Amino acid sequence: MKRTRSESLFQTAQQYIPGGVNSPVRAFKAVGGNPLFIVKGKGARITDADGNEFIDYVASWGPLIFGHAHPQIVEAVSTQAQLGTSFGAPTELEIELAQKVAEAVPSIETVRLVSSGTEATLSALRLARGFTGRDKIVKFEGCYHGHSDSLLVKAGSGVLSLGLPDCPGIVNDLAKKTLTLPYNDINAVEELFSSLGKEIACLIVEPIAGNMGVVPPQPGFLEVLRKVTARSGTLLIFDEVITGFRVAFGGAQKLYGVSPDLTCLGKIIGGGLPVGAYGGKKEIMDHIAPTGAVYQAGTLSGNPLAVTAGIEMLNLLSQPGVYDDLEKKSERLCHGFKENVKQAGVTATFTRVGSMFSMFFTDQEIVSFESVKTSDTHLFKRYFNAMLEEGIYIAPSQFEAGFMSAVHTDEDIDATLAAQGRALKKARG
Ligand code: HOZ
Repeated sequence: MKRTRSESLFQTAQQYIPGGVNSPVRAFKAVGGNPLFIVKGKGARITDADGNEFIDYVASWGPLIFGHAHPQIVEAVSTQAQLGTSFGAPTELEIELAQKVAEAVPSIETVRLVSSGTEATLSALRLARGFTGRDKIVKFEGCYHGHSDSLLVKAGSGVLSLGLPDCPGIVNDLAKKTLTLPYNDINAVEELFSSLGKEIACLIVEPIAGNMGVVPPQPGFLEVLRKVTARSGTLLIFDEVITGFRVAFGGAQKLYGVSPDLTCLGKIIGGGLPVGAYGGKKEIMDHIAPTGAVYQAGTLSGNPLAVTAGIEMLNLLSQPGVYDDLEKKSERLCHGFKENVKQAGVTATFTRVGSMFSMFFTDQEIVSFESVKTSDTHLFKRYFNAMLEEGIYIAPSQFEAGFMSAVHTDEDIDATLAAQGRALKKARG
């Protein structure tokens, strides 16, 4: 596969952009080689600067549930662009998106729009601390909630992929307020809350972990989180930046029937443009300025282009059958992956909830940070590069999720499975 143009762009990029990328997960550091520079995407396929085409299972790290450049979204955004791209003043579009979100997500009564998932989680944390008057927070090992200081502790995503557990620059006294627990460990949760519950402002969790690869919640885990936090007056925050509108119209809380106090959203509700949001009960949300004293703001918050894309995305997602179709396609793909793995004589464990999935090169049951870390990352590296050579674009890390879209066709899936069979044999050696 020719990569000369991407290689040359990467050399230039490194002169002007730290590490040549604007987010570390884009570098191919965990898999060797250099990132591909993408020039266009259409449907389930992307094309790089050398003209190579790939079937894409990264989907911009999750948001593109209707693939690249969906005509309905492109048209709506183009129309809005003619009317103006940013006002820094309210628009009716913001009401429309907020209303759609509030109607779909069970725990949300009111919602504040921001510009990224990181902004959503850091703002929700500040609100929780302001609302409860407490400092301590709890998160789970391997969950990633964006890169704000309080949350970059034992984090997943790029921190895990690049092996950077201790981030310099974070004030030690602040990091000490973040308590971490093993994901899915009900006993550890109950123990911590029985001793320190009344000092904890919030517990934040990805209801389906998606930033250490996909780790589904074990039965009862989310229910216990709800029970212990309610008992201690601690706010339960679901980080649904990945799962919101991906696993169900209304997110993981709809799927599992567990209602948090606050929910963070991003990705899909921006339809591929920069959006984040956090919402919950009005009584809590009213503590944010201007009604309350907890300050949070943003020039581009509720940006008309991003909000327009989000509205169209939710319109597309509310058509009948979308989630059933995603489920069927994802099931078919992952079933085929399993068959290929058997045939190749490779050891792997699979996880999937709806259209988000992972294949870990380990024989361990996948329940936590500790179990995902047993994966053979050397084998993953060879597998990733073999898949790329075959024209299949997956995340360049063992510890990231794969995403199916509504526009992957049966032919795309067949081609992926044939390619994966060959890639596994090559990677296995
Ligand atoms: N949650 C995404 C990856 N797990 C974030 C993408 C990024 O950091 O650029």
